[in-house]
Amino acid sequence: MFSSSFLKRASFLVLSCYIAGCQGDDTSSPLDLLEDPSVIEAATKANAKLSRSMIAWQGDTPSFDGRVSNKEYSDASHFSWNEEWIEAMLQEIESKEDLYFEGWVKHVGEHLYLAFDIVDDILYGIETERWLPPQDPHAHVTGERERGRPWFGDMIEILLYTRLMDLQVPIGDVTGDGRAIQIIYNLTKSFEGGIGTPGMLPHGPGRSVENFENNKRWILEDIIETKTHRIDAENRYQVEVRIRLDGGMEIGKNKFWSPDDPDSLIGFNLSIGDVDGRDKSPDGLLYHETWWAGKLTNEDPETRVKFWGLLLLTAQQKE
Ligand SMILES: [Ca+2]
Ligand SMILES: [Ca+2]
Repeated sequence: MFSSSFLKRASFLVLSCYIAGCQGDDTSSPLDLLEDPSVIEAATKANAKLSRSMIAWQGDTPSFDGRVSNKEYSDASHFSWNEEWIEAMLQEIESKEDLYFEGWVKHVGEHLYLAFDIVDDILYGIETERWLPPQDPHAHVTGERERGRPWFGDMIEILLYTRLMDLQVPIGDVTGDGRAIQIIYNLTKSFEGGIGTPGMLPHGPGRSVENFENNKRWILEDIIETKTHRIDAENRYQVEVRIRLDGGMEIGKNKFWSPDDPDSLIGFNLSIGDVDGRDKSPDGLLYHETWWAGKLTNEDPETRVKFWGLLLLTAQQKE
C-alpha cells in the first residue's frame, strides 16, 4: 500500500527517535516525512497541499463534554483562523466578533479528537428566527439526502481522505469511507436529535448516496460523536468531535490506523460556516464558509476535485 521508501523513512524516524530520543532535538519532526520524494509525489497526485499540514500527536484523553480548555489540549496541535483560510462565500469576515475560532487536534490511541472554540456574534436559530433561504424551504429536513441542507446554520464541515497515500488519486466525489468522507456538524440540528439539538448530519444532495449512507453509519455506530458547550453571554460556542480510529481511520482497504502502525499521512480539510441574519445572506447561502485547505478547484467543474491538507497520525507525543 505504501511505497517501500515511504515505509523505510517512517520506520527510520521512529527508530532514530527510539535510539537517540527526540527530546531536545529541534531539527527532527514527524513532518519531515513531507520532504520524502515519494510523499511529495503521492500528495501532488491526490491534490494535497504540502503547505497545509498538522500533526495529530498522541495525547491524554480529554473530558468529552464540549468544554474546551487550553490545559486539556496543551498536548494537541493548535490552529486558528487567519488570512490563509480560504473564504468560499462572497462576504469577507468582518471582524473577530463576526467570526473567529481556535481549534485543536490530537488522538488518544482509541479516538481522534477535534476541538473548536468559536466566536460568532449571532447564533443562527438561537439569536435569530429560524429563517429559511427562499430557494431551500425544506433546508431543515434532517435525515433526507435530497431535501435537507445540513450545512445551513452555524456549522463545521469535516473532510477526511484517509486512504490518500494508499490510492494517490484526486477525489471528485466522496464515498464516505477511506476514499474520502464529508460530514457536517450543525449547532442547531442533528440527525439523531432533530431540530434544536446540535450534532452531526450526513452531507446533503451535493454528495453521493454512498457518502450519505456511510455518514449515517458513522453517526449511528458512534464512529463520530460530538459534544457542544454554548457560552451565550460571550457569543461563543465550543465543540468537541471524536472519531474512532478503528472504524474511522481507514488507511488501506479495511485497514485502520492504530498507534502500533508507522506514522501515516491522511488527507484532511475543515470548514467553519456562519449564518447570521437574513440580511447578511442576500443569496440565501451561508454568510461565511472558510476552509483550512481550500475548496473545490475552479479549473475542474466536471469532477469537482477537492483540495486537501495533510494530517499526520503519529504515536509520538508533543513535547
Ligand atoms: Ca457571525
Ligand atoms: Ca452565526
